[in-house]
Amino acid sequence: MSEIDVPESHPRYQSLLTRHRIEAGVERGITSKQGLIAEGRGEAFDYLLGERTIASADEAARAAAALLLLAERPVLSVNGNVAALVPGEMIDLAAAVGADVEVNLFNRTDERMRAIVDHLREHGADDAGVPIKGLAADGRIPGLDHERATVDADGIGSADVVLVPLEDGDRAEALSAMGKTEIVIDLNPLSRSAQTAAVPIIDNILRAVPNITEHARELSAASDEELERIVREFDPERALATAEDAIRSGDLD
Ligand code: PTJ
Repeated sequence: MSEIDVPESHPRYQSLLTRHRIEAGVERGITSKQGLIAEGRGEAFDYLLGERTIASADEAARAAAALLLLAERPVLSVNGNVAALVPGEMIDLAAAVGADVEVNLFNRTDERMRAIVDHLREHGADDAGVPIKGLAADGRIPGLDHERATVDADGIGSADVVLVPLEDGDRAEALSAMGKTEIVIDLNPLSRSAQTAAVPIIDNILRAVPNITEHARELSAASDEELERIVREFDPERALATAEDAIRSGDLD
């Protein structure tokens, strides 16, 4: 038995684990109630994808790893769903690519900001030497209304590459308008955030984050030329179209 009272061999194990983590996140004041709705939508897409990483999503994860390794100031953005689902995995990824983590919320309150920062620390941020940002709140994303625009000036404010999982479309577009290169993880290939991203990863965040980390570790000794080639050869439109096809046709290969 694991974190939930269901054996890992259960056919719905991953989905039940995800629901459990989101529910626990809401109870702990980490995840917003809207996060429950976002999770339901994601789950439906994952079901249609066959709850597995399709080949184009794996290629996207590799391109994401290459982009993060090439970046001068990479930042991984964490919201209430991400914190509930993959806190330790986000720290591992940040450590593998030398990124900062920044808490950035759609429904921002001081209590949730602090609860998420504490949660990430409990999951090893300090031991891994990963800075957790978001509380300074001394920067702004232009073109967005009040709370959602708040960022750290030395975090997302000055990042060149930002990983924005499960993001709301407006903010993804505004970050892109600031000239940031965005990596988006979203199970919906039609979402504006996925459409805006330089690298859209159409996969469950539970699978995508450890997969990017694995690629980053494999590529840690690669030259800049090799990393640039991987990024150049990645085609975001093709990745979106392939995922949409897999969802619509039920053809999982
Ligand atoms: O914590 P906050 O306040 O920042 O709020 C976060 C949410 C997620 C509530 C907010 O950003 C939101 O409302 O997002 P949306 O517009 O519902 O978009 C969430 C997207 O994430 C949808 O396209 C879902 O399909 C997708 N999604 C949900 N769960 C997963 C997912 N993608 C990958 N993995 C998942 N587990």
